[in-house]
Amino acid sequence: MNSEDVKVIKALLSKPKRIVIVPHKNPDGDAIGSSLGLWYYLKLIGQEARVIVPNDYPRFLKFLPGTPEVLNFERDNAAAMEYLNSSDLCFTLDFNQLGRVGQMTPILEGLGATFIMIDHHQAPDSYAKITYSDTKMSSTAEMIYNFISSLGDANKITSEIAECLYAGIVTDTGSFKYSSTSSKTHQVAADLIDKGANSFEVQNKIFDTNTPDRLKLLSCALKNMVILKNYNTAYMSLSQAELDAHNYKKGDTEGFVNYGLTLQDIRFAVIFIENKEEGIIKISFRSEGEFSVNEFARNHFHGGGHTNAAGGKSDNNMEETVKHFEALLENYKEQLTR
Ligand SMILES: [Mn+2]
Repeated sequence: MNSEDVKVIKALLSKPKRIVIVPHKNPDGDAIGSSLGLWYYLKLIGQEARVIVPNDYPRFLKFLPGTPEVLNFERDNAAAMEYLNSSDLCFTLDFNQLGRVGQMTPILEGLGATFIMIDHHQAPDSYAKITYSDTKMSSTAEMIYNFISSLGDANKITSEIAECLYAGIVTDTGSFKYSSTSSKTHQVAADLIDKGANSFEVQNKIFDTNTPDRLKLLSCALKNMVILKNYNTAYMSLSQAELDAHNYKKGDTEGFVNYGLTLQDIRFAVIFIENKEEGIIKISFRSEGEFSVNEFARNHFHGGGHTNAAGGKSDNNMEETVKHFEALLENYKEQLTR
């Protein structure tokens, strides 16, 4: 964050405000961890604040402190609307286009509040007064740490803030494995541990959450894996029937896509997941190295994200979607095999 932005934010926070914090739809550990971390901080400095999620988040993230006070726009619509309509400052976290909040999109578009965006995805829109965007950052949670530090308040970080931000960092770095992990990420994480985050407990709660149903669903996805050696690509698919047969719950397929990348030489891994209710195929893309799944998702599957991790969707059925995907690979053969 540059010093000009810091000045503006300090001025904005110098008086009590009614603040709303909004993460993207289907919040993950980074979205919810950064939101709750910021929420605790804003309350600490005397602000009135609420986290409003567009829809529910996975049960394995509900151990995070502050969860009981989160408003869910879908479930608590009246209370969420009332708060939104009287808010004067709106932080949008872990996304950079207002279209990423589902049913909340028209509400945010019409909101009279001042917007502050804190995010690490590519190609930010320009809806915010302050845009703190840095695609090199491991996570939005690491950016919230920087945000608090820039305001001179790193020493005020409580164990609750530390736990929430730590959860965001381990989620988005896959426990410090992904290429976005910098030495600074480790330094921030170390400081969060010093300030009360319990690394083992947080990671245990986020990652060791398998149920028999989820493990069997994983085995189903792995059985469906197709390896395209010529393109250093591996993809999996899960139909709605397969999800139903394993009592699918939100978050169950989290991380499945990464298994493809654990194969030697595979640089591009994809999972296609059918969603009958929305009539779409949800797609997750992962890559290793320079091949940009952000561009691939943007150009072909109405999505985007980061260079090595992105999401998208298709309105066609599974068969057509996979066929289209396979046909596209020829155009990227050079990049994928170089
Ligand atoms: Mn993130």
